[in-house]
Amino acid sequence: MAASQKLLHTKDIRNIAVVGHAGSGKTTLIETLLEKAGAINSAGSVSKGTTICDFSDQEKHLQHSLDASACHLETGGTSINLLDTPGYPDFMGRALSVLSAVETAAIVVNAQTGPELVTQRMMDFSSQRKLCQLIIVNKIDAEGVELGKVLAEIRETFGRQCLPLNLPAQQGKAVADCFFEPADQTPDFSSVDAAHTEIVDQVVELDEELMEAYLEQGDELSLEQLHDPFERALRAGHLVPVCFVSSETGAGIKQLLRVLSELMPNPMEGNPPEFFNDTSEEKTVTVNADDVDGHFVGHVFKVNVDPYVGRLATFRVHQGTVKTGDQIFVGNHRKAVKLAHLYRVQGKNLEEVSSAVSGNFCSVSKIEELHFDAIIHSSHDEDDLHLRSTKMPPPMYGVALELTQRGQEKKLSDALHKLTTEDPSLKIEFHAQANETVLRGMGELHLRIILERMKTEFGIDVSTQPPKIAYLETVTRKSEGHHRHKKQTGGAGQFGEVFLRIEPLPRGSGFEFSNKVVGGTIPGQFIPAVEKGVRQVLDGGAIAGYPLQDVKVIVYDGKHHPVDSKEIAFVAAGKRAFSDAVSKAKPIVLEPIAKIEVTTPNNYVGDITGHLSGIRGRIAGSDATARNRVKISAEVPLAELGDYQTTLKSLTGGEGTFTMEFDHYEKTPPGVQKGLEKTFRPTTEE
Ligand SMILES: Nc1nc2c(ncn2[C@@H]2O[C@H](COP(=O)(O)OP(=O)(O)OP(=O)(O)O)[C@@H](O)[C@H]2O)c(=O)[nH]1
Ligand SMILES: [Mg+2]
Repeated sequence: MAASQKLLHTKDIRNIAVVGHAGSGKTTLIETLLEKAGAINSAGSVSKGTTICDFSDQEKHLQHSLDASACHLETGGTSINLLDTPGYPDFMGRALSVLSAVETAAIVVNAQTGPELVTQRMMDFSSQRKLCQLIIVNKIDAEGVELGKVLAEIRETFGRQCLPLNLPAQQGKAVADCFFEPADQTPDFSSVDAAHTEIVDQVVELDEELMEAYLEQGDELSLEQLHDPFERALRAGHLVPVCFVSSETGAGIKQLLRVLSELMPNPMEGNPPEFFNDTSEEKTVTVNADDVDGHFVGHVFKVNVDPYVGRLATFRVHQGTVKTGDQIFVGNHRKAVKLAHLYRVQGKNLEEVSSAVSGNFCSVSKIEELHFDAIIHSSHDEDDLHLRSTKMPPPMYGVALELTQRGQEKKLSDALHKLTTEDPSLKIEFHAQANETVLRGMGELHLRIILERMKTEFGIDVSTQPPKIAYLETVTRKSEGHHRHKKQTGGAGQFGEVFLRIEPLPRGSGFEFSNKVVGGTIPGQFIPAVEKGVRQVLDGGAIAGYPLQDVKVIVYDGKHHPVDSKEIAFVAAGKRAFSDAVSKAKPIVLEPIAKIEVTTPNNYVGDITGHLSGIRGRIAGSDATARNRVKISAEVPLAELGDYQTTLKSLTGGEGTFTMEFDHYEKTPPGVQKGLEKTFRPTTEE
């Protein structure tokens, strides 16, 4: 409890996000780390549903982590915060959203498979955020693993700066330390000396003075001498340590604890996260982790909404110290909220604490104002501060929801609202044209989990219509458009005329509107009306009913009438003139293309690639992985992958697995576009 809490110093904190592909053993690894550090008495297991981090019923049932969860341990005088994250690509948003809270990403690689899709993604995302990286090769005890090959593959994929701090020995039953106290044993491959020298060489490369000392002293640099240059090498991405472990047998775990505590950066040593001001996104604002007495600044990186327990928000303190009873502000809200209780979480357990110092994590309950990504602070000086967020892959997979019981509309919208505050990769869209609510997520499993929660936690039953694909429309060449809107109803008339040009913009640039009208042929006050009309077409689509984008609109001429020109007339003229231009600009429909990786026993490869080609897929390659299995990579239109789970099951008798994620947009073939256009009814009301 609060009274017995030791005061923690920022320099003694380590924040580690444990990330990596599903099944690589992240949750099990954390369990073993907690046990070896004495934070729990005995390690639980994923299969029995007894781990600290997979505590929800759904996680226990599926035996996969579905949300990030936090826990902590104390070792060697440091306090280590660990964030377990889901490895299933459907839940990647939950993993990405916690990266802003840590200095180190520990990327777990399954020794049985080597680097996989999510391994690659997490290496990319953690580099983008300039996090220090640590690669952990887990399951070195498993049968048939070829650890030398796995290391070679890691270095080939991620670079030669990935260097082992230990090496497997006794056929994966143990590890030989190559760094702290170089072991006097023969590893299964390579040599302890060679590995040691490689690490030290890499570290001193960034430090001329030390390099000189090293050349003079030979191999005898002390850990103290190496500490600072080691941090610098980590921060610069000049060194990515690799550790071999088995979470099952405990091999390498004690040493990994030492690596986390002695080598990984404390909150002052990592690359600071980028904050910026509302007014200038370009200019970063410095927030100091070492300023424990300054203004308090925190960032909410995780929110959970439980219908019984209420809202639990977890934040990282980026500057200053927060104490029980403090009054804080949320973003630019003017009204302060009181932090009546502060907690530190250990999986699902809340432990009350009296304060949290810069660099640490902290949770608060039942404060409705706290949403994901909120900045909380103690001073109005910080009221337009933001933390640069990690770019998330867009949620592409959607289902239309239909209530099975009448009268639950309000309940449904409340539940959806709550679920979306928790999950940054869940989106709700309301399609006015079809009068339907579409729930969009990362994949079939993601949405299934959400619908299940809606039923069990919120008591709402919905039926779903087939997946809606997030098509887009765009134009492919320049054109001109014109419309004269003239209406005489009774006494008052409506008049507005618009001439405009449109130009395609590069993919992903969105929409630009420019006013080049000279001589007031369209009076300035009606220009926003023209833009409003154009935007109506952008939202509702021009050829197939999907959002139109990557287009620049230049309004350059028009006509008005001193009495009959009204806003509504220019909205209508803008809309029609734009539709006119689009129809002459070779409009096309773009479709999302997914990257898919299928892992299967050898003998089904032909069937799988044949089927993928049949659904417009392009095979990118296939690699042999462990135990007669092959990993096939392909790019396939998302629209064709609606029921791939079932297809793969029947093709491989249930032995194949796959992961997929959104990759990019591409032009649909003419046949597909025709089909989409057929069902489109443009709105005609004005
Ligand atoms: N042989 C062996 N099995 C392991 C080891 N670590 C984990 N496993 C097993 O691998 C399976 C997956 O482990 P998890 O800890 O759930 O993997 P995860 O990375 O958390 O998976 P997600 O939560 O889906 O991302 C479980 O059956 C574990 O018992 C290990 O070191 N050796
Ligand atoms: Mg897990």
